Amino acid sequence: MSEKVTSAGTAFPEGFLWGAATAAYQIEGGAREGGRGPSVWDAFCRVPGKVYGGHNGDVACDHYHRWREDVALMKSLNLSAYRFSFAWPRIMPEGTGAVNGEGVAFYDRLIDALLEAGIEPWGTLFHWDLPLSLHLRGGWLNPDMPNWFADYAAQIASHFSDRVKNFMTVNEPQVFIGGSYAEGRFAPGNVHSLPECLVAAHHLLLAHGRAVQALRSGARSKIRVGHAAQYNPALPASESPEDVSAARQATFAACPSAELDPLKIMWSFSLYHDPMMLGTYPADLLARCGHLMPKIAEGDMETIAAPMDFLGLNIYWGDPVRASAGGPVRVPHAPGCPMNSFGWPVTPSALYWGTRFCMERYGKKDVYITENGVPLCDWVGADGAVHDPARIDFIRGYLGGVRRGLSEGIPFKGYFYWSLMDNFEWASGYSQRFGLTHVDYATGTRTVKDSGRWYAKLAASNGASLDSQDSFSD
Ligand code: GCO
Repeated sequence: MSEKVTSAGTAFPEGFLWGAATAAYQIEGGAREGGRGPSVWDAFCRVPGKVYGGHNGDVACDHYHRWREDVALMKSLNLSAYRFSFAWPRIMPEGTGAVNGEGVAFYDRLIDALLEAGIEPWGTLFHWDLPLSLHLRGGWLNPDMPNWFADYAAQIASHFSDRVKNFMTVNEPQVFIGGSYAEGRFAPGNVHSLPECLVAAHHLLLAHGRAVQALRSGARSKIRVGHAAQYNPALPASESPEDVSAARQATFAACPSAELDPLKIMWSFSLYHDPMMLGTYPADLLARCGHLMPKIAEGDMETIAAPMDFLGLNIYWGDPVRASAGGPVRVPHAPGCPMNSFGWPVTPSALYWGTRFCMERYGKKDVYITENGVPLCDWVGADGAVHDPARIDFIRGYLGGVRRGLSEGIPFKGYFYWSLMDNFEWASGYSQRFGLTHVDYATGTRTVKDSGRWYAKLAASNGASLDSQDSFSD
């Protein structure tokens, strides 16, 4: 499989956004400050054995206190946009009802500082830190969740939509339904049956649609609304039409195996995207799981398919697939293929194939890579620097996939590197370092890595320096 995606020379469009992304629970800390209520992750981190090393987000990167320094860091990286998430329990500590003025004030200060620095704030409403009180009332299994989420979205619109123009409703439904409700690997951590997971997914999709409506009706300026999808596309083992077709089919399969495996089904891409983008659940899901699906009320699918203004894709890697007489077949990654510290394969063509397949299925829409990044075994060396050439090569390769897509007319409009800084990596605690900036968790000290300095030049040149081999390790 050809992984070296070049399309050298293809220019990035004028106004292409060069960003970085984070999430509230992963960087803020201040877990019991400023009126913030507890989230499911605060509780989950205290369950022995659930999180690597017993780590938690009580302090994290201390962004709650260091936000001004972090905006200056973003400016030094020449970011044109910054994707962060609002902590629902900081805005509404009980998830419904009272709004916490100190929480609103924190995001007001952050947004004002971003605008002052010439950085577009992109806000995710929900990045997994569900208010604990809502979980205790049933969480995503409770049919009231769409109403609660819509009320929260209305508060976000009311307080911030005069300055924030781009919102994502939820981050990666597959993970907080699949990873949390089907696997129990993420907070709140209880394993549910396939029918229960399908109920939770339907409530989540309704919540997404209601939030799109609430953001638009409460908007105080012209805003755009989307969401951020977790997406591991299948990659064609060759560029033969047969293998490309097999990869496309595998990418959108909602029931990829003979048995009804809850994990595979709840982690599938089309289970969530077909309703959002097409207003219907995928045909293979309805055919195989129709008898397990929740009752779909009149109007539900129209609510879920509330039009979005852009496609946000979180893509880290893809898995090779070839055609066969019996249908798509997974092809193992080559032995010794490049891998990161998580053991994820490095597959630069994923940004091309994944986005192309989406455009072919759902139609052309402005697309942003809302997350792409690589965890490596970084540390600050004796020279006080963090030399991470593999991260530079990773970004260069994946942006090669974006350039190939651009050369073929895919409307890429921006790239948010995950992440601005090393942070709390959920059940893996602080064991994985994704950042363009190293964080010393004992002192809070930020050290821009070589990749961060390289990215700053890339952003300043609107991608023109992508192919240069300038050294950043001096
Ligand atoms: C995700 C989340 C991020 C992760 C990052 C690395 O995609 O899982 O959006 O919060 O930290 O992707 O796993």
